[in-house]
Amino acid sequence: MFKKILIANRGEIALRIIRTCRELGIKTVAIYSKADADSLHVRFADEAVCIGPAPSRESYLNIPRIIAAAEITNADAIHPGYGFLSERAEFSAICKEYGIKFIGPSPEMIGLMGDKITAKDTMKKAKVPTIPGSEGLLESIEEGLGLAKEIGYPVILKATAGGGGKGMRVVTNETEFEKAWNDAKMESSAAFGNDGLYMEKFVEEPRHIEIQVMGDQFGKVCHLSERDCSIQRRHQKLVEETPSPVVSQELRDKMGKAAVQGAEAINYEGAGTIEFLVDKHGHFYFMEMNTRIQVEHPITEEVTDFDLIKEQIKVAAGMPISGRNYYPSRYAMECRINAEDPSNGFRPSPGKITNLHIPGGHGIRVDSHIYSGYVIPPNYDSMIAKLIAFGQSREEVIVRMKRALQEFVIEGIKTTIPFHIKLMDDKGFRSGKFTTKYLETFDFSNL
Ligand code: MV4
Repeated sequence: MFKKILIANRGEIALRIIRTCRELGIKTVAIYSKADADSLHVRFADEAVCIGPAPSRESYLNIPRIIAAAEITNADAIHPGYGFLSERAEFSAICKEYGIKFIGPSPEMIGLMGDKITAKDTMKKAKVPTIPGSEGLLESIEEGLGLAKEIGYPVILKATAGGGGKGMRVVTNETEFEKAWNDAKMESSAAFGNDGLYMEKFVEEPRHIEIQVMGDQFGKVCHLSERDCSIQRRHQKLVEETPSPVVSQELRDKMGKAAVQGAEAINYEGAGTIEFLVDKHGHFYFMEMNTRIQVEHPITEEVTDFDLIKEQIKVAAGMPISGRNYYPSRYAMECRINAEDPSNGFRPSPGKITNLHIPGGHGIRVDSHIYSGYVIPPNYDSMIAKLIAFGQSREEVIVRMKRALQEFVIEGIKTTIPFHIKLMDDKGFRSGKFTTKYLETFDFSNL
């Protein structure tokens, strides 16, 4: 087992990783930027190294400085958390070069899933259902137009270097094609330095349902059932829940089997998530694979009683997984509390928290790095807490979540709490019948 892990991240996920390391008797090293000197991850880690100024590219994204911090503290492994360097194949490769275990998949696997055409092709070969579309890159606008006619509109153009919605355009008819093509090319070229596009039939009003998987170094993969992440705004998830209101045990088994099959086909190591689109007929299709621990992992932990960070560390140290799959034995939901003003287009609202009360009680978990007097820096992601409620039914969880949201006091800044309270009372949400378009028509006034 590792003796010392460096956590190449900040905020709540850095704290989350430190907690599990403590339980495993593993020493921890925090890294931090000058903006994070007063952060809890710095206080709670056994050691802390300042690695640079506030901007991410000079601190949390600066590979040489992070490797140097691992070397001077003698860390034998690095946990990347989510975001930042967690899905950079190059970082995983450099860790290996320096004899430091990267807690996550190999550079090859990260690269394979980072290129969306290669990822889709790999999954298709492993017999995971994929959406009909182009065979790889589209070479020209003419090829695109021809194929769109064959597939039938609406179609969607996607960036092979993309993910999370960037460089993506829906095309509803032939006359829109050229503009959509040029816009998608421009956007993906600017965002990723790669303007390669591919095409798919557009699945209308889908649900976003993902399967959590865990693979060991012996080629074995298990799944931990699904998370429903359909409540999103501009590709930012706001609420996640498990089990999904639309997934039957039969569908869960099918999607779980497909996810395991896909991950085993690439000898996947570590925690990963296979994202699917589920259409109104209950057909599911591979969308993307995330090769990291995700923000929403706690809801899976609460319904399966399985510490995902602990398991990540164990498989990275070469221990085998149990070999069985994990199913929800209760319901859990997460609300992302962001320092944003939901009645003002979710505009970021950094600044000082002047007064704080964190909710508690039966069936409540709060993963957060904030405290009274904490100053939220403007340089990073605006998520400041994850409020997780769990219980015996979806209805019970929603009532409990609303109770906890009302108990949550965060003064000095604007947060997404008022939005979540309104959502918990919303008939459409409570019915469980919604799609990824749900928030497009939600009334964000009177919060
Ligand atoms: C799609 C789709 C419909 N049809 N692909 C969004 C982000 C990226 N991961 C892929 N996305 C989509 N791909 C086909 N063929 C609809 C979306 C999509 C979406 C997916 C999940 C959650 C929210 C979404 C919001 C808009 C579009």
